[in-house]
Amino acid sequence: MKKRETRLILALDVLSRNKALELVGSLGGYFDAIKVGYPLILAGGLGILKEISSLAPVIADLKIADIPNTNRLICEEALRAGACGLIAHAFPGQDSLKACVKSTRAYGADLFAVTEMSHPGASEFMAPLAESLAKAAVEAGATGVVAPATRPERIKLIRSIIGDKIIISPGVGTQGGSAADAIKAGADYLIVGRSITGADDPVAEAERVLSQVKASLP
Ligand code: O7M
Repeated sequence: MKKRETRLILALDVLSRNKALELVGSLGGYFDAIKVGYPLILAGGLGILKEISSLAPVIADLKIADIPNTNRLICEEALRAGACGLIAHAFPGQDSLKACVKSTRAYGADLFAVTEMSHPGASEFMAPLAESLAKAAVEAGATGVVAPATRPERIKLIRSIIGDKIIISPGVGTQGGSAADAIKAGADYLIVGRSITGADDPVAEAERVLSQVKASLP
């Protein structure tokens, strides 16, 4: 991932390969990385990671959450396919998370662990565990964590636990989070999807979010 140039990561949750490549072509310059997850990989095949990674840095959002050996196998497939960053869940525990950290490091890639998610349901099971999950990410040696832009106060709390590890933060725009509030709370990067990919003018919308980010930096 590029080092905090625009501080934006595009969530490329579209189902067509052509649409995905078209969006990366027109929007690539506004984003430090492109996040590709299950929707596009299932619709377009794993090869889409290689295609997009030839145009921009790709984070594969597989929210990996299995036993260590299976995690390793999943990581290696995604890394071989071109991802330079991966997302794993922290809740399966240290051994599972460390397997992901080890695999990503072998490829010089980044591993981000999910703490508390951005949707309302995260308050049921994840929020009470978020601090422990953030500590687990640090202990395992993750590059950083995922924390919710929909609850900037939680970004602040997680920042106080993880020190200078990286926070990538989804939930801006369609889910109601504010780019400025998330950056001010301590997010390093914002993950933004539908409000840009579904806009009538995606480039204008990306420019608008980018100007909000710039205006909120110290
Ligand atoms: O801006 P959106 O709502 O269209 O997209 C947000 C993206 O971030 C989408 O790809 C989600 O799967 C992802 N996401 C969340 O929305 N909330 C989370 O808590 C975590 C993620 C995520 O990216 O995890 C790595």
